[in-house]
Amino acid sequence: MPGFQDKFRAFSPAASPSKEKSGPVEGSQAETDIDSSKLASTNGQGNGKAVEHLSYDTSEDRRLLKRSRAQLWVWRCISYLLLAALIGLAVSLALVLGDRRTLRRENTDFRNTTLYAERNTCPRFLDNGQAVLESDRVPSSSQPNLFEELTVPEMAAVRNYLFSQSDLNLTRSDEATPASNVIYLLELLPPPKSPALAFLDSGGAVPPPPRQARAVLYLGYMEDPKVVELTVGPLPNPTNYTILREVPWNTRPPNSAEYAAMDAVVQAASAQLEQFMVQSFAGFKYYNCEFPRCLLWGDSTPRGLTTDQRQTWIWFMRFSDGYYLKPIGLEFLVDHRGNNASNWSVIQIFYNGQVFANTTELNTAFMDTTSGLNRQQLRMPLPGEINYASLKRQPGTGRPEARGNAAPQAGTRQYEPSGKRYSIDRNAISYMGWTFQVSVRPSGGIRIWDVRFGGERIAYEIALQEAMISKGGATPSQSLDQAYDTANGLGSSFHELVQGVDCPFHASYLDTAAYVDRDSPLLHPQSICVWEQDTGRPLWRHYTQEFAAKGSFIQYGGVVDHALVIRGITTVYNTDYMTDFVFHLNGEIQVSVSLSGYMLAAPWNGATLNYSYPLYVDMGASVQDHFLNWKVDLDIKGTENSVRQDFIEVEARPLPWSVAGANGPSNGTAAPVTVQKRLRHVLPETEEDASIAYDLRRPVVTSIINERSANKWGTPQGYQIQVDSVISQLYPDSWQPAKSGAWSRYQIATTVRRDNESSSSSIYAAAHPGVPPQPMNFSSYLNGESVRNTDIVNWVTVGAYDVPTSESAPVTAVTGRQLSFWLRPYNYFDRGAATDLYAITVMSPTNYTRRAQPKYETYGVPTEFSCVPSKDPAPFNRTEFSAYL
Ligand SMILES: [Ca+2]
Ligand SMILES: [Ca+2]
Repeated sequence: MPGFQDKFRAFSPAASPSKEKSGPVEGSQAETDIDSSKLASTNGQGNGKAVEHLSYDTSEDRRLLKRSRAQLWVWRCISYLLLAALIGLAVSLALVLGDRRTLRRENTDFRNTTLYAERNTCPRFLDNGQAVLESDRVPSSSQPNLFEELTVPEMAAVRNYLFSQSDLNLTRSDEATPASNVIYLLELLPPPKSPALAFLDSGGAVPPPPRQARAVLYLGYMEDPKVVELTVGPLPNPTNYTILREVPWNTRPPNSAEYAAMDAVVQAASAQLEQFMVQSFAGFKYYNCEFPRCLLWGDSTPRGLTTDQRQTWIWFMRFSDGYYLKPIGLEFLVDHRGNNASNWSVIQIFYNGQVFANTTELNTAFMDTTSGLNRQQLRMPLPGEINYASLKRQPGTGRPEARGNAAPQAGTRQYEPSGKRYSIDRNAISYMGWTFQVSVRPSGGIRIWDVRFGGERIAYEIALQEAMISKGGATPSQSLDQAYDTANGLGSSFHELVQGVDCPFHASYLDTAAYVDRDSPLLHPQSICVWEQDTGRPLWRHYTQEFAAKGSFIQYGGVVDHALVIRGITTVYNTDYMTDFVFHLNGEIQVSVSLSGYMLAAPWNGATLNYSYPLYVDMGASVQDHFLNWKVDLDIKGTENSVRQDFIEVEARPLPWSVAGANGPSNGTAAPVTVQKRLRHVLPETEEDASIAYDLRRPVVTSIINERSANKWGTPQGYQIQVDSVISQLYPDSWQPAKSGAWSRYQIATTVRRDNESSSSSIYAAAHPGVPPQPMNFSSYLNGESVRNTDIVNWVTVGAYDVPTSESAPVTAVTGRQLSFWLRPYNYFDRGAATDLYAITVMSPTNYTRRAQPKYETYGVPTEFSCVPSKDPAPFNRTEFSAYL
């Protein structure tokens, strides 16, 4: 494509003084390591040589040696004392430096994605109420953990390396057009499982596999534009790249350059419709608007049903608080095929239930009062009327009479009376026998790795794969909308969490960073939170009654259900996905996503009733469903696992004892039978047989077992996968927009684990769902392979339907919308794994006829509190910022 060469120059980053391979990269790395080298400067040396010099062998020498040894002992003591003092000083220095780093949060701070490691100590409470550990604070490791996402310096190094490759001809994102070669996304390419396990299980004897990045490039500058994914490595100083895969151009998520070019098309059409907009929408318009009478637009997917198409329905809404609830009923179909934006145009217009081929046709119908146009007047809020879409407190709405008239009071808090019982080292977390790593995949979502309980690996990876939403509605954008939110930023839209609301005040926080559709990493401070929670329930309890003496008892025993929660919230346009991993003390993990945020509204008319209840005078929404898919790679006692299905069935069983005995029916006409439940144990052989599409009439418990590892009772050890939020895919297999969600046909699908089948979905699933070639084509994963005694992975689907009601405005509440599954020990232990905890046991009174005081046993758990905060910290400390390296 001649002519474009001069227009789009290659980017030479201002922050990169040299294009030599090691220049900018080493500079970044050296800065990163400064803190850690200062903090880890005490590795005692110096006594070894003195001992070496005292190698005498005569008797005189022996006396001298003895004396020297005595002296040496004294000097050694002094040395140790000095060394201890030195260590103390160094630790103090480290704490001071660490304190400054933590509290000042200057721009150099973000290189270390963890603020501090936390031990079992009482935090210090600052004047602002924030809890800061200092008594046993240690610096986090200087090197990234195996599964840690790319660090900011690594992202910068990969970017600098790619821009130094002249054959890629890259353009800065902020200077790009759809006809440019740009970096769209950078993320960690996790190591293959085999070398990763070799490293993890060697205790440090085997080196870790090299860290590599996955780079997604949009090559719009090519004659035949396409998307390529590259493997770039090794980190932190990349020296080579290879092509991982090529992806059809039209399946890519739009980047900001494409959206800017689409916007120019929308602006041009809006300019032609200016008078129509002003008169139809109470003065609101898009082109050349004046606040507060401005519109904005959103888009929808799919972008056509074949890969040669790229056309998107966009819809307008009023630009004010809660704009997702303020659509105006005007939609454009924008054709944005290819990489030459000058060919793009609006090819259809939808207005108030009518369709027009272009702006001229709509203008003509609008100007002609006899055209029969169904004109719509946008209803504006009346003076004094509440903004139904606002998130601000609105006294007089809701049920104030139910809450009493008292002055505002602080709600309940939790605190940690004996200090924190978990620790954090970068992304590695340990808690009461649990250890794991947490990371956020920009092209997918939050995930945890190498999950162990009591030192034994339970899961290699538990990772959110996709969040799919399909709607029904009366407008084109809602009628066709099938959203696959990985394409919309499910893994890159984490923002700072608000203390005391998003997470409890006593939570700790991790930072995340993402490199998506921009020229530098974007840091999201405090975007993952970690805390120990008292769930407010006993984990187990029993009250043993003394039936003979009514009102008395024999024994009570119970344990509090304490659990560690890891939470990240990602906001994809209107929807907030709150993901929790909850680690309980009996070896169970609950994984859930709670939904909040705005519904996507639609103007209310007769047709809308089929899809919604009214949310407001003139507004409805659209019925929709949420399907979430998780990758669950359990490794039970090793990687060679099988699936066990325990079907719960009913049998009619003859009662031989009744025939022979006196207790059964005795009419003598037929052998008596009983109808009862029974278990049918199945070890399915193939992927298809091991995949469960739930049928309420055929209940089944699915567990992952190791056939060769038994518990004390001879039963193969396993973990159950229990899906709480069962949803059924209603669309037929033939419906194209749902095809990228082939995983949604099962609650639990099982496949042989393969490194190249790493995900059930991808950022390319949305544009042309199910149209091959898709990089992650789930429907090809189930291909008859054996799932006995091999490394298997499960794909777990949870979901819920959304029926919009008046309570859906302004935003939906998370209550009742927690979509979860559990991983539960299934003959894994020899008995309940929480019976070694410090339970409270109350022994029964010795004399049942008199009211004797019960004897309590708390097994030494302190009842004196030392770590009680006196005030709340500020809920919102910092804002995200670009890390321009
Ligand atoms: Ca496995
Ligand atoms: Ca397979």
